[in-house]
Amino acid sequence: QFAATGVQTCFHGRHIEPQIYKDLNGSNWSLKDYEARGGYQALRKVLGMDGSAPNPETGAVGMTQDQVIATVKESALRGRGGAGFPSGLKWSFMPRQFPGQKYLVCNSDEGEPGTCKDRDILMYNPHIVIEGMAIAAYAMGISVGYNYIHGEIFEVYERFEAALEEARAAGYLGNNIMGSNYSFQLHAHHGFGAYICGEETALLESLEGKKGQPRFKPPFPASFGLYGKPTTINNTETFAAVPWIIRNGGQSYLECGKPNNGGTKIFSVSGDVNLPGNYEIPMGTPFSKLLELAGGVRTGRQLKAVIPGGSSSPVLPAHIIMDCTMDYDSISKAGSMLGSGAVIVMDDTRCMVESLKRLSYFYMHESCGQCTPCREGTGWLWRLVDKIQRGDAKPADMDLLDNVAENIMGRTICALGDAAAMPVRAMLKHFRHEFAAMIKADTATSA
Ligand code: L3W
Ligand code: SF4
Repeated sequence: QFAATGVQTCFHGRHIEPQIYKDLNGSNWSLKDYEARGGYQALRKVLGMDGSAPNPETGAVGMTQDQVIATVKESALRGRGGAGFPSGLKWSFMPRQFPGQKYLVCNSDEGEPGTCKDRDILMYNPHIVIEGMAIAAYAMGISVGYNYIHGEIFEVYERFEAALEEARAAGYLGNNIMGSNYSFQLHAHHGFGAYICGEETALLESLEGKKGQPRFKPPFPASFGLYGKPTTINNTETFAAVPWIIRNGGQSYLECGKPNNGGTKIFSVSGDVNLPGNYEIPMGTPFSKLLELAGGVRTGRQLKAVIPGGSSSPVLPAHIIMDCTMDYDSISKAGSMLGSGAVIVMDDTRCMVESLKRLSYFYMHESCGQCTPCREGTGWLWRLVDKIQRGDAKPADMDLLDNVAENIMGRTICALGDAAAMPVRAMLKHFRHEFAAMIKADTATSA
């Protein structure tokens, strides 16, 4: 039940590293192995080619587009890229009757610090993404799709290309899939490593061959997407969940997790744990259980804080995260975001000022520079934190830091501005004493 995405047979809430190393010498990712695990059965089911009896009332075989979308809605699958938007609802936004070209895009531009799940899905189970995309394209009446893969993981792009070749040769992609009247062309594209290209509209610009800078939303990609045409974009892990949902039903997937948070989720656990790695666990699992799976906090150390959903999500101190379950609603109620599921664990040796300085440097470096609050504000944030760390700051600089962050939030074109500001505000909220201590220490020295 835990391995709903079937990412790896060993993905039963266990550390997957040993399996990865084994697979590097093997061929578990291949079409033959995927089919042996039930691969492409969901696509067969959708197209009425799995040998099931026709519907006794209508005589129809397979699933209609509406049935596929209703099943995904029932599953309570939510977008695994960061925002947690309900996937079935997003699919229903696609204007299926639109007369021109429509597009399906997979966002594999995984760049959020701490996140390393999509690359493993693509490397070790690429066909699950291809099958998920083929089903999604069928449901929305789309004939062309792209998978935009992060540029710094070229081996993953090559693996996905190899899987695409296999799928085309076997008739799972291309014209008249498995002899049906459904056709879907899927292509891989690799970016060049800019974090901002993971933002969906920047990704579309980049895919069009332009500079990867976010567009204003609305219009959302559902109405004005790739080349200005209706486009649906989902994260890699989201597509990977679809074949299981179709094979087992929306209700079964929902029951793997908890209401409004269907299924399982892969968490990339990093930082001060004994067994960092990717773990697939049911939504709603207590954080303490995930920590236990990851081998607990580094031997001999105490848990200090956790960034629960990638660097963009606000930090939570130990006493708060230990009361949380790992799902969108619980983490959001605690004041943070489940995000892309990158769990960064910090023990009692970590300096929060140093941690924030590194995060702030990242956002300053990755800002696309298009809007002033983000372009200027991210640099301002970094310089202030650096000043505090160097011991050159005055007490008023802490308020200034919070004020700059507050003034970035909600005033930018895309979420990167908020993503840079939220960690600052959370660090000041929960660990202000650490910042104050550096200022006091300096005052004492200079006196
Ligand atoms: C049509 C509407 N479509 C919303 C669609 C929208 C998008 C999805 C969610 O940011 C977060 C960000 C990062 N009609 C719609 C509509 N949609 N309303 O629904 O939209 P939104 O704007 O809530 O989020 P977003 O812009 O997709 C994503 C956070 O994720 N994050 C980043 C992770 C980074 C990675 C990575 O490296 N790959 O995953 C982590 O926390 O800060 O808040 O599709 O079009 N009325
Ligand atoms: Fe670019 Fe930052 Fe504005 Fe986003 S918020 S469009 S990254 S300048």
